[in-house]
Parts: sequence; structure tokens; C-alpha cells
Amino acid sequence: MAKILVVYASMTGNTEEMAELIAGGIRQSGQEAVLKSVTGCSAFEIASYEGAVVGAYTWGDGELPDEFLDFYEELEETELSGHKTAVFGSGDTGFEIYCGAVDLIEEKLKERGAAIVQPSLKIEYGPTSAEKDECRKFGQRFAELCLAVS
Ligand code: FMN
Repeated sequence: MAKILVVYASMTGNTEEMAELIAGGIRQSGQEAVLKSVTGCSAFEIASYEGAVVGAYTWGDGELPDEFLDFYEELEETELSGHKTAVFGSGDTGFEIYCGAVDLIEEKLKERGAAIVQPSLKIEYGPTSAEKDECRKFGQRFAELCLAVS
């Protein structure tokens, strides 16, 4: 069984809801999901999982949330070669840089050598019922991809 980390930053609950649905999708596929808020998780932990799904809402002008910054700085000191990852987050299309935090996290993971095994999932505000399904499928597919290449 693959053990997969789902770590997220969420202020008003939208990204948290996505994270819970993604973790649910991973579990539906028969794998283990460990769900953590970024405030209780270190980026150094990623190495001890078969895969990591990382999520954040976007703050400021397309920026990372403040509470994500420690994790982001730890990523800069973490070698992630060959580690399977995927990124998700909630944003608001009314802002100039929609879900910019998702793109920043993806870039950083790539820079550290991680494999982004599927396209990032961006959702506006909280997921609609169709988007809830999309989140579950995102988790399911990620779990399958983790198994397929490990
Ligand atoms: N969303 C974006 O896509 N880009 C932004 O640049 C952006 N800046 C924001 C700045 C502020 C001050 C606030 C309050 C929201 C901003 N948002 C932006 C929208 C949030 O990312 C969005 O409401 C999201 O659903 C919050 O997720 P959460 O419920 O997980 O905290």
C-alpha cells in the first residue's frame, strides 16, 4: 500500500475541503492518505511518503499564504529527485494572478527535482458538486500513478 501525504494551507476552508476530497479519492483507490495542515507539517517529511499532494489558496497579488512560507523555505533545502507530487489550490478569477500560489509551488517542486505526475488542480472558491468529483478523481489518479511507477 502506498502512503500519500496531502498537505494544505487554507484560511476560509475552501482548500481544506479540496484536500479532504483528494484524500478521500486516495482512500477510495485503496491507498493510505495522511492529511495535514501546513502549519503542522515540515517539507522534510515528503521524503518518507510514496507521494505528496500539496495545496494552498492564493493570497496578496498571486502570492503564497504567510503560513505556507516556512514549508516553502524548507522545500528549498529538500532534495526531491524522483518523488511523485501534484499541486492543487483554490483562488478567485477576479484577481489578476489566478491561483498563483499553485504555480509557485509547482515551480519550486520541479526545481527540487520532484516529478509533477499530473496537471495541477485549480478551483474557484469552494468546489461545486462537479468539482468535488474532480477533486476525488484527482486523488484517485494520483494514487494510481504513485503505484504505477513505484
Ligand atoms: N485568489 C487568486 O486567485 N489570486 C490572488 O491573487 C488572490 N489574492 C487574494 C487576496 C486576498 C486579500 C484575499 C482575501 C483573497 C485572495 N484570493 C486570491 C482569493 C482566495 O485565494 C480565495 O478566496 C480562496 O478560495 C481562499 O481559499 P481558502 O478558503 O482555502 O482560504
